[in-house]
Amino acid sequence: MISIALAGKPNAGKSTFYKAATMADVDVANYPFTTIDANRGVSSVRTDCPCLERDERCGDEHCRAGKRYVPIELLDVAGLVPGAHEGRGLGNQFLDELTNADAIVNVVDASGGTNEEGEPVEVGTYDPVEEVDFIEEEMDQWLAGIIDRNWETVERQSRSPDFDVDDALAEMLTGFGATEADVAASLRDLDYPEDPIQWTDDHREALARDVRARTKPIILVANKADVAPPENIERLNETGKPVIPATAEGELALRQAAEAGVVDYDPGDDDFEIVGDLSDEQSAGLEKIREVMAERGGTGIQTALDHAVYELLDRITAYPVQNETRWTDAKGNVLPDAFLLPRGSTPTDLAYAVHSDIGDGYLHAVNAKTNREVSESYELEEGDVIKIVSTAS
Ligand SMILES: Nc1nc2c(ncn2[C@@H]2O[C@H](COP(=O)(O)OP(=O)(O)OP(=O)(O)O)[C@@H](O)[C@H]2O)c(=O)[nH]1
Ligand SMILES: [Mg+2]
Repeated sequence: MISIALAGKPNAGKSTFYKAATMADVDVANYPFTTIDANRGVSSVRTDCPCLERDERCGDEHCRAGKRYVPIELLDVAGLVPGAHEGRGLGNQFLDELTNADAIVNVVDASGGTNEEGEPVEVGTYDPVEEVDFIEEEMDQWLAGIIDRNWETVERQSRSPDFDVDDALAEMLTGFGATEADVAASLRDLDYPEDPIQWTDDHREALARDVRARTKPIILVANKADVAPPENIERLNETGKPVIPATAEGELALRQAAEAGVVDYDPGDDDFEIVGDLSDEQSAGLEKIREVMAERGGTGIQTALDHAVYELLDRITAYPVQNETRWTDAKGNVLPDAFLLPRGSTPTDLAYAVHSDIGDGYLHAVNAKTNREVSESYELEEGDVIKIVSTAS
């Protein structure tokens, strides 16, 4: 499963985001370091379900009237403060929690109402662009530290006649989620001495920055958009990084109201409808959220996850089925599974994602939308429904 980590300074709203996106019960409070142990749960990204192209909606539990929710893992970690990689704040172990993440959502307090340590200050007095820089810097320095600590091993390996710097670094960095291709691409970008013994701290740091950016891409969530001065969001946009304005608190209120049956709202909708009885205070609260949604096209929470998976990680959704006419599995469930595969994946890749035996026994595949056989090199597209024929199925 794809794993997205919520990182950021303390008190920015990571746990509120997490709580809204997973509906798990976690602590949220207006002081730094509310979260100590990481929270790990299941959320989802939203896409158009292929059933929209047919007469009937599929009725799958992950599909609400054609809005398809595909599971991803979400991680909520303790806040990072400047110097975290050297053990400041709650230290380094939380950076280690990010190891398995495919992408990072940096939850920024766009209201400027908390300082770099996460302590409450007057709204608009802290510049949120600073936390964008230091969070990235902490992650880069943390990886540089890992590379430093392992460098002796690389030096030792370099004495062997069949030493290959790409292989050695790939081996060191796989634990961090870097593939051989990532390492090779980073090394192509950088100037470095052949002999690892000649590498300086600067060489290792440059490698760390490049590998980090490649393997842990970051998207910014400009949280607390409900109270943020508009110029703060503009300034965040000027960083040139992807920025999604959001209100985690608004999303949480809406999901709780939807669960209680008083509003009609599906995550990622740009508006909601009140369908139950509410107190004046509750109605007023929801109407305030509606204003932010109207301005921003929604609460931003679902949008942020969707952007991380579909844009930053460039994934597509593919749906394997056993019956290409009814789009069902062996038990008759319509479109029961959805896989988030890297763009460029082929039917064989989908077969392997379903099960390694299905991949090993791959014979051919049928595009269930066109009812035509597709070649082994066919590039899957968003929303493809595919029947895989395999000796193992
Ligand atoms: N106005 C406003 N406040 C928010 C929003 N999201 C979160 N908050 C508030 O911000 C404070 C911190 O929220 P948390 O979710 O605990 O923040 P955190 O980033 O997990 O904090 P640590 O665990 O301490 O690192 C709480 O008082 C939340 O209610 C939002 O969208 N708007
Ligand atoms: Mg927290």
